Amino acid sequence: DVSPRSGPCSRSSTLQFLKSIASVSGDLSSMTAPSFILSPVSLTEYPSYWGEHPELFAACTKGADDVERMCNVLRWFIATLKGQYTSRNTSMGSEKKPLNPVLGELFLGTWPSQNDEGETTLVAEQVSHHPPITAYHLANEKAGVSLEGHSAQKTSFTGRSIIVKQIGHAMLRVKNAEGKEDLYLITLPTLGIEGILWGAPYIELSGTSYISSSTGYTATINYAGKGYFSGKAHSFKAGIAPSAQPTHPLYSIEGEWAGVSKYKGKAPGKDTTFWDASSERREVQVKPLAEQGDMESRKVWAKTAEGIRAGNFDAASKDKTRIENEQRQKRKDETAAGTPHQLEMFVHIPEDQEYTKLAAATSGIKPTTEDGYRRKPRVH
Ligand code: CLR
Repeated sequence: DVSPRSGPCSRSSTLQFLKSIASVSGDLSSMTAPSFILSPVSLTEYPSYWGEHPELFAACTKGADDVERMCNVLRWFIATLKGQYTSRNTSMGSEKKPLNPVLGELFLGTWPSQNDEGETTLVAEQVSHHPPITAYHLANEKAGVSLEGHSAQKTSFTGRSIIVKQIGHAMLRVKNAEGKEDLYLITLPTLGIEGILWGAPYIELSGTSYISSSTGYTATINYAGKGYFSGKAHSFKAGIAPSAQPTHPLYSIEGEWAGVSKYKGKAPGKDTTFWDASSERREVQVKPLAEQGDMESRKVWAKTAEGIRAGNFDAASKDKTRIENEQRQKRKDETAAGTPHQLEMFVHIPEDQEYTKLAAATSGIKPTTEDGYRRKPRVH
């Protein structure tokens, strides 16, 4: 409800803001943002964007062969981008600074089955506070598909926009029609946060991301904004090719990731729609606050979020300080007692072989980290 050019975005606060961005290069979580840019949502909630098309997630298992299945995986991936990178603009008017999760913060949710695709579940945990790292696991057991990954960021400031390099990756596991498990390593695009000088930040994607599969195929996705290959914002070109011959695509797709994309080139189905992002996104469902555990994100941040939503930034900031102090004390107590914080839902893998192996299969992939986080086995 705060228009970009109204009071809060005065020249002086914008200048202060820019200085603050420039000074915290590397990790934006410690940046002091002007109040009009604060979001009441914690970063632990963001992995839910992966699940907002449960039917496409489940359809990753479908397809007559490996190439068709890669098409379905790519469609699901492209379909998540609109939510991941434009939804704060739609729901709150501009890109916002999310709440910086506390260590051990959890976000748990589900997408109930709607068209017989099966229930999709989400577990996200803040596995590191400094630097901030969020691990996540989504699964549809009935369909036989799961996604596991972690997310961190490295930022730099050009004087005009913030460049966010995504650290981490996701692994999609798919039980295919023949009953065997295929892996799809998903790397993540680079973000540019534009429009900061106008006080109306939004994300544009750039560079290349990959989906490298154990089936021997790779999807290569090139991103561009206004003025590049199509002239339109939020554009991409993708190709599906044997991993050993990435420049000889069997399928080519082009269009806007937040709009319509189509099959292009010699491939079958030329000029037919690949994905139309106006299709409904399904929001994750979470338990009512009263039934949530103490470490669950919305419970942790209830008061801070309420302050931000009500425009009561003093109350919000006071509550945020309370949480941060409690956290500092908790860490001190743990050190004193010799009982360091334990991850609840994930195990840390210092050298994730499964990842490095698949990354090596596709020549363009440059690993951003060797770390992996796996969902702990559940005891039923
Ligand atoms: C987190 C992982 C998600 C995709 C995603 C979308 C938006 C990104 C977010 C990630 C990380 C934090 C982020 C955010 C946009 C703005 C915010 C980079 C990568 C920074 C910390 C806030 C900058 C403040 C401004 C709005 C100027 O899958």
